[in-house]
Amino acid sequence: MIHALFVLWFLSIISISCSGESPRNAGLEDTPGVTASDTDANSDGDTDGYSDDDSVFDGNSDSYSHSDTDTDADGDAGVDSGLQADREVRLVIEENADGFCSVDGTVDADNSGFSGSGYVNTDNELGAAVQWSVAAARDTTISLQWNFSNEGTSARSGLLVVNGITVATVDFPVTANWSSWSTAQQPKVELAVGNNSIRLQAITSDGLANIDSLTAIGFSISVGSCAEADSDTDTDADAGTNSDSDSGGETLAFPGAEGFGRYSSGGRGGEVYHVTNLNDSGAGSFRDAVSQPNRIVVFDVGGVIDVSERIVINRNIYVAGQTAPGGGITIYGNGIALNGDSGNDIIRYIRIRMGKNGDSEKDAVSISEGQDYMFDHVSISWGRDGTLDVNGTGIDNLSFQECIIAQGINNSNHSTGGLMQSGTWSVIRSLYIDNKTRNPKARGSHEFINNVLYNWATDGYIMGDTSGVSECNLIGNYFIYGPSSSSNTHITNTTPTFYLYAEDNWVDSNKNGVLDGSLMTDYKTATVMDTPFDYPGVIERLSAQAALDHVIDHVGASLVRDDVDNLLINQILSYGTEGQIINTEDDNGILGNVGTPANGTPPADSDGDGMPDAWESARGLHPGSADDTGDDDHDGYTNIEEYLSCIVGDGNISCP
Ligand SMILES: [Ca+2]
Ligand SMILES: [Ca+2]
Ligand SMILES: [Ca+2]
Ligand SMILES: [Ca+2]
Repeated sequence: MIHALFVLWFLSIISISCSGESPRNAGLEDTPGVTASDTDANSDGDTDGYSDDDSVFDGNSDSYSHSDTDTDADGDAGVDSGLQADREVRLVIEENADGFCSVDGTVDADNSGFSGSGYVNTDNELGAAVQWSVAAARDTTISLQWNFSNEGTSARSGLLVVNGITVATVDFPVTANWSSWSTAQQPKVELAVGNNSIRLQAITSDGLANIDSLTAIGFSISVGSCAEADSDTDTDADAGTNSDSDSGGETLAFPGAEGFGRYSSGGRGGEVYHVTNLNDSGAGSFRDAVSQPNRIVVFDVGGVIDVSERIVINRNIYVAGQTAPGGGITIYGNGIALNGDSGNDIIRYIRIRMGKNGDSEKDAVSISEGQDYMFDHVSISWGRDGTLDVNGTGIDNLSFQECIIAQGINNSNHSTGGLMQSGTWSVIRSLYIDNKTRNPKARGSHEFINNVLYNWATDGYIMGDTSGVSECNLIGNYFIYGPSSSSNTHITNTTPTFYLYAEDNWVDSNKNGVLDGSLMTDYKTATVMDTPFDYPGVIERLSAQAALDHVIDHVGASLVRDDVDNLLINQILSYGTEGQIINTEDDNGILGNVGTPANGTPPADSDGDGMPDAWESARGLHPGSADDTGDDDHDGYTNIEEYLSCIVGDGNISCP
């Protein structure tokens, strides 16, 4: 409707511009040569009384160019494509019809109420997808609708991936039964000239809802060609233009993303938000940056952000802490919450330090709702309840890689790493240190690979502590007792319903200042399995010894480590003689408790698209115009993601 109003406005402009002498001019179809009384009074070479003479030779005398002659007979004088371009079209694409490309599953017809020949029924697995193609005659914005049914027990939602870029999560809530159809929609989807691949892929292991049809509503669109939509050169015929080192064909959060949360797409394709100050709130603050969805958050300043209230990170956000100049970003004073407003977030290279002034009975990082979270190189400390707690309903697909979960403060007698007990989750190459208990308290379907536990007190890894079923791959971890650690506590609270595949885990319990651990063989009352659970795993599995070395060198916001992380790493290197459960962060004796990370100076970014001028020039992009959402090498990662990856060497990408 906005478009239609625009056309009316445009017509009125034409009318005003061309008229003035005669009511005859009021219409658009101003055919030359009209009445006998017309004597070329205006000396323009014709007798139509108009002040122009069709100087642009477009068959009318309105002085506008050919573009407004309505050659496509679509009823307006707008931007004519030569096609039936500017009338709103509703394309309904049924299964197995033109524009329908593929389904990971079957076309069924055994539940009634569908249109066309049936509906698509995806396999019940994460990433199961349906793909269509819509052609556009010009760059345009359309809306999409899906007719669906879902008699499952919970929503079977999907990521909407357009031309390889994840643009939204589309919810397919439960319907009354499989014959009860409902409509889901995505109001604003940008298409490019040519064929556009439209892909829905399941974000839970239940697959998608049954999809009866896709309806595309917009201007200048038609059914597309599937062959051309899949223009990539990979072998898995996926929707994107990526090179698919991953098995599923989806684009990873970033090259090297692993675990259940590896397909989080964060703010991909969204707007770039520059954090320009260290204020607690207001324009340019971190709080403001993460308050709206679909953003890639870059930092033009480093240092400490003192926060009073907790900060909620909205959905489809990429917090790119690696862009911060100087000493990087520390958020200090209260915690971060991921809740019902959150989901599909990527958080990298920042420090979240809650501390004694944070809300009592709250966590440094709490995840209470949402799916698809990727934490990478995040240093988390000083929770008053949990330090990192994952506990709630509907949570799924989380990864924590190269993170530090440290020093839950004990002023409420509650120093904990935290609860990890909702959804499928992976903790990889990370460090739990100086938490009295819950390192973590682990439940459900999860993998814990190549991590280090150091200086817990009463409980290291809590294996379930419940009669509920947990299924865990525990591989290549090192458990090192510190001065606070009670004997025989590296794993506790095991139960027979904690089903455990364990391999190459080592424990050094003698606190003697030397790394001289031994292979763990006793898993107490957990039920030990012969084969691992079918979880994502890691690309390169390290030995426990190599994992320890890796953690020491890389864990946390390690682009520039702060005084707190340096203190913690040095405790590990004491191999049993240093470390403490702190009452508050004051106990560390660090200046200002968080040290003084430098503010630094950001590189010049003239067009504000998040990519520095020098990097853009070197890569052949445009330092003077925003091209962050493009994908110049067609690998599924937008240009700004390429820059974000090169800063930290994701997938061995280096900055040109
Ligand atoms: Ca030792
Ligand atoms: Ca730029
Ligand atoms: Ca640019
Ligand atoms: Ca790219």
